[in-house]
Amino acid sequence: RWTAVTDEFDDVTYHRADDVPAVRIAIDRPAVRNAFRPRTVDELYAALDHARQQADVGAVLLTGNGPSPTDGGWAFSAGGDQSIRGDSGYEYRGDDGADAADGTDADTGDASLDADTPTVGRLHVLEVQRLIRFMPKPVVAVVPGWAVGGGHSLHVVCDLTIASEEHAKFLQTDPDVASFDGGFGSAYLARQIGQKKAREVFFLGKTYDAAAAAEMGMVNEAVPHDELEDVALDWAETMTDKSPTAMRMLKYAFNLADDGMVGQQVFAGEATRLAYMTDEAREGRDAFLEGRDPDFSDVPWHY
Ligand code: 1HA
Repeated sequence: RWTAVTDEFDDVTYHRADDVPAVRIAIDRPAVRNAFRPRTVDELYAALDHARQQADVGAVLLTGNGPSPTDGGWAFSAGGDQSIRGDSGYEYRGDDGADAADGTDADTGDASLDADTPTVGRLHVLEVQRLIRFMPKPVVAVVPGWAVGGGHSLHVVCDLTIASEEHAKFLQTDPDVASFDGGFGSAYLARQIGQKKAREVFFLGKTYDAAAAAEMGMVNEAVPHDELEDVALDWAETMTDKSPTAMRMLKYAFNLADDGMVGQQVFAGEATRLAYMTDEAREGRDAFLEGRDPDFSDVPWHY
């Protein structure tokens, strides 16, 4: 019931549902609890941006593949891959075929390969967060196991979260590894579960199961592991049966107050699109193109 959209990615799988206008995007590094390296983030961004631009896709399921081939463990994501964390962020290195710090290919030493690959550290998972936040369709975090650090923040920024009763675990390790998501990962989390609880998540670093996370309000539903993806797909079907315009306006309305003028800009952009669909807008355009004054006299002043 899933068809691969591409097989060009190394760290991410990207499928389209056969019977529902939805896609499944999954981090595919189960041996390291789906920790993300720059290549993973690049591919996540590419898949999400592709899904954003498909007019016949109305919902995105974001998850982590599993189980781990090493120990059978499940994960949504364990955040930034600490093994390639440099002094200014996460670096392209080693078997991702990208450049070493001196500009040569890390695998072959060939200076001519991957010349365009940045050699500076990246924190660009924040760009993925913004894409999830601003894309005009709901993104559901489907959490089969660990959601930790930057992986926890990724689930926080999604519109809905569904989690495995048996295996999902939520944990913030940011301050243990001297990192901090001071944006959506913390501030938006506080909107979801309240200031005291959000501070507990970061300051005490407790591990919460799916039921506890649902009780706190950062997970919508805990479901049996075997049913996780079926229920997620049901949610996608439910949401994609609804009015696309209403869904888009609602997502942006929920974002608006917290997103300041950017929130207003995104919401207003959709209002402008709706206005463009009116006779009034067509008259404004046509009058200009025909070199005459616009005639808005038939347009009611709605009240
Ligand atoms: O905070 C940010 C950012 C903030 C602002 C802007 C950008 C940001 C970007 C990223 C981040 C962060 O993500 S910082 C937080 C980074 N993540 C962590 O601190 C989590 C580290 N991992 C763990 O605490 C644990 O591994 C775990 C709770 C997720 C799972 O524990 P478990 O089940 O006992 O498994 P474990 O044996 O620890 O892990 C399995 C394998 O996965 C291990 O490899 P192996 O020994 O088998 O070779 C482990 O090293 C690897 N692994 C797990 N997490 C990571 C990892 N390898 C690299 N990086 C990881 N994050």
